[in-house]
Amino acid sequence: MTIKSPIKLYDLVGADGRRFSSNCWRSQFALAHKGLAYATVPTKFTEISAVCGGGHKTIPVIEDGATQVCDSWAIANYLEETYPDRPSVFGDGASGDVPGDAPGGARGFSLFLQHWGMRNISFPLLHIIIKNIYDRLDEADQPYFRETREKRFGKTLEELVENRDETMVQFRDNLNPLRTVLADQRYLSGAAPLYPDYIVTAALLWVRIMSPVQLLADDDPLNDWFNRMLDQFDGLARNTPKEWVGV
Ligand SMILES: N[C@@H](CCC(=O)N[C@@H](CS)C(=O)NCC(=O)O)C(=O)O
Repeated sequence: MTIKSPIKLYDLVGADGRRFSSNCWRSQFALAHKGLAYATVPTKFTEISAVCGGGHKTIPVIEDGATQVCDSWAIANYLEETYPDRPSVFGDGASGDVPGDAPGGARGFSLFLQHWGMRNISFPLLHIIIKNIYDRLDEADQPYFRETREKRFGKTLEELVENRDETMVQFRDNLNPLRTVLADQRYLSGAAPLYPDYIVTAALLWVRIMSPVQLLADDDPLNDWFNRMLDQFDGLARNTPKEWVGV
């Protein structure tokens, strides 16, 4: 019998080993949800072009035996299709009979939430923490990050975060639909977490690991849900080194 090697997940890394990419966290949650053995490969921005022999512009990338899959959405779909006997990250066709499997059918909703989240969560957050991210990158990546982001946005990193107090107010307001849903159910996906919960958690982790800002007010009802998400999979997201958090 051949023993399959764990799936490799190329995972973005900053200074001090910080695993901060929300895109990569989504894939890590998908792997954990499916209960698949995986190993992360810490990868700097300036190392991405060499991942898996080259040809990929972004990470996450997974390597499952001879198969490479790039893009977090493609990875979630690949895992669903390749490992249908494992709990479904979308709840598609899930019976609830497999531990961790929640009936739901959240594939379409996940795609909506990913796009909604880009506009309403990630974009404002970038205008709050982009300079914090730069400061917490490995020195080898800092010139690349500054140059590519300043070119992309047509502003310096410092200019991008000039209005961050106002952006924070807007960002917190954008989360109101999530608060409304969570007033009635424990997770965005219902009684148990599915990919929609991982999408939002991954974005909040990006900030938790790369910025000292307090994202949610102390009395924000989202804190209870976020804490439950940090506890998933034996505290996968909570158990990151404590030096990464809030500094
Ligand atoms: N749509 C892609 C986006 C991936 C992405 O943008 N990854 C970033 C890291 S978080 C990246 O690799 N950026 C490369 C670069 O900026 O050079 C996904 O969901 O996987």
